[in-house]
Amino acid sequence: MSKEHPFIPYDPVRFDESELSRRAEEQYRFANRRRSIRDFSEKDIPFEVIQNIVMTAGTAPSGAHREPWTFCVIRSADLKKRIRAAAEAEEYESYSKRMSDQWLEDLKPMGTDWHKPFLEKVPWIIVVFKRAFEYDNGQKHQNYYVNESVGIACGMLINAIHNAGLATLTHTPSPMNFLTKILERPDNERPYLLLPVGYPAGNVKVPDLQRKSFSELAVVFD
Ligand code: IYR
Repeated sequence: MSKEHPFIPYDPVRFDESELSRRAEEQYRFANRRRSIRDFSEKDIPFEVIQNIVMTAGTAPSGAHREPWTFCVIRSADLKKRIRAAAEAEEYESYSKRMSDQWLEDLKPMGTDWHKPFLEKVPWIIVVFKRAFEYDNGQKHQNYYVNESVGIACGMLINAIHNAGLATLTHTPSPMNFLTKILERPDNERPYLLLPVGYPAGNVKVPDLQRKSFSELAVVFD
């Protein structure tokens, strides 16, 4: 804190201990119901919902609070069609040539292939771009911990989507530079993650995955 940059009072949320425990457990149980899906309903979602989801992601902490992200929210049928065509072209190459046998083997339980019809079917696609630097009066001004900051924002975005009662998929067609071109992004931005957002299709099925138990994912130093 300094005279030039005075701090302001913080207004924390407070819960008593029983409420605290109840909320933490409830949040875990709710989070554990989230699954990535690849088959979406065409049912529309109001722009305001997408706006609040994206604003939630924008509350993420970031290096020096430089908020090094841009969220492209896409409903345009023409753009979705072009994104699907370009993504499928890259995925076709990946599945047929670029991915190792081990990788293809590891993906078998997910039941994926190069077809990505959901990219046209979903009401919204969010493409997250990371901003390596900003232009300040034509001068490059760098951002810090860009991958970490944008990764955290994406986690919060996924949680906000789930919390709203919607579904998504963390999709990373590789390479993703076609998104820079299609969405005409400036040269300080790089595509980071693509998320189709919608309601799950009726009777959608998901792989039978198990999550790590607490003792498998944590080490406690009491
Ligand atoms: N990007 C491809 C392949 C793929 C890779 C991983 I690692 C996954 O967890 C799932 C898919 C695709 O989207 O099909």
